[in-house]
Amino acid sequence: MRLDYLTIFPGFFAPLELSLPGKAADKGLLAFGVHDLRTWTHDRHRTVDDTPYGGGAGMVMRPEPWGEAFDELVRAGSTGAERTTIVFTTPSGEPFDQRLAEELATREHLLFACGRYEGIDQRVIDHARGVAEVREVSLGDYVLNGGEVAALAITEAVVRLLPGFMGNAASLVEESHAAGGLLEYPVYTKPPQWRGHEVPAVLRSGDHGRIAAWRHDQAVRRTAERRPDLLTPSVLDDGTPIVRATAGDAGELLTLQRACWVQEALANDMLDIPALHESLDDVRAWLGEWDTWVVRRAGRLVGAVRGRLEGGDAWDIGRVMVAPDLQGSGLGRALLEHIQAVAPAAATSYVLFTGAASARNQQMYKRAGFRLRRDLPAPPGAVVLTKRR
Ligand code: JD8
Repeated sequence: MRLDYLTIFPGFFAPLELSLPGKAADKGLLAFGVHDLRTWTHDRHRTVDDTPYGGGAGMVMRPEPWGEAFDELVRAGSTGAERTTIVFTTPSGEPFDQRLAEELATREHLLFACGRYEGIDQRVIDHARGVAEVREVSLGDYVLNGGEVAALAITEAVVRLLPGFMGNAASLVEESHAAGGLLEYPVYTKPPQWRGHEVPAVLRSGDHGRIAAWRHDQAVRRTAERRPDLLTPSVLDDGTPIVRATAGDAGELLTLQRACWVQEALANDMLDIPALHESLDDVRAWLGEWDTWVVRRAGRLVGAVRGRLEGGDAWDIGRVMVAPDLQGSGLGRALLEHIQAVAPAAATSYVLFTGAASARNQQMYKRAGFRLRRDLPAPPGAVVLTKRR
């Protein structure tokens, strides 16, 4: 990936030398350039601003230097991912979040246009749309004096997602705002006691199932307290919400799972199906590893589905469960739609499997755009279906 920065304060980007790992640049994984906008002025005072048409306080950035800079820095004529993406950081832009970070991380060339004063002449943005992909992005609902800080923050959020950057890519999956959008669970390290504060005993129990469940519960609890907006459930046609599963749902999930996979066993004339043999602890354990959603009607857990990122870009969908007495009501279809909708931007495809003889399931998946993939390895007695995002 190449990153370029256009600014009247090039010194603002000195930290890039520090933050952007040198070795990444050595490995050719990353290249960047910082450009002083005044380079593209031609008057003695190297003027980049002028008074606003229509009057008002402050100054506006002149269009000409930007146009000439783009003439030099934008990859003319390139298409697809190679194409330049100009990122104007502006308080009136689309909100920057993890999903947008994941999207920008798929680009090959980002050119950050960092304004100052009261902003950049609008014709610069209009012109830019003719020569490159343009994203106007805001860091958040507060006013800064210029676009540089936002460009630095966006850079860090994007570069750390690039393959080969983060020491352990695994941690990327677990993070806040990554898949499923829960806030982080609290973390602890040694000593076990500190100034009268204990490390929660469950974390020192070695019981990974209970630890995963505790962490998941803490993440859901914190998110509900601090960011209920992240928990906005999507709803079924009748207004029933699809909500995040919690550890407290484990027992009912096990019960529903047994009921659904007894049907699968009958339909496929086989008992050797993992879901049929799982214990309560198994369910508790996978609740901490999968993004799981449930539906309750009159308090009864009647539907569930789970998803997680596999191999960095495939959203693995599983355990689509509907209470036997409600099958055929469209609940399965709604759960399938929901789990696709909450997949992180990094997911470029969906994958799932079902019984080779589970005709009704296969029909539902095909109607939802999934394709049977006999070319892909499937668990015994099962078939794989995939769908490009
Ligand atoms: C670019 C000029 C200052 C903004 C008059 C103060 C982003 N989340 C964000 N807040 N503020 C910015 C931002 C502010 C900028 C410029 C980005 C260029 N200013 C202006 C309008 C009101 N002054 C930002 N991303």
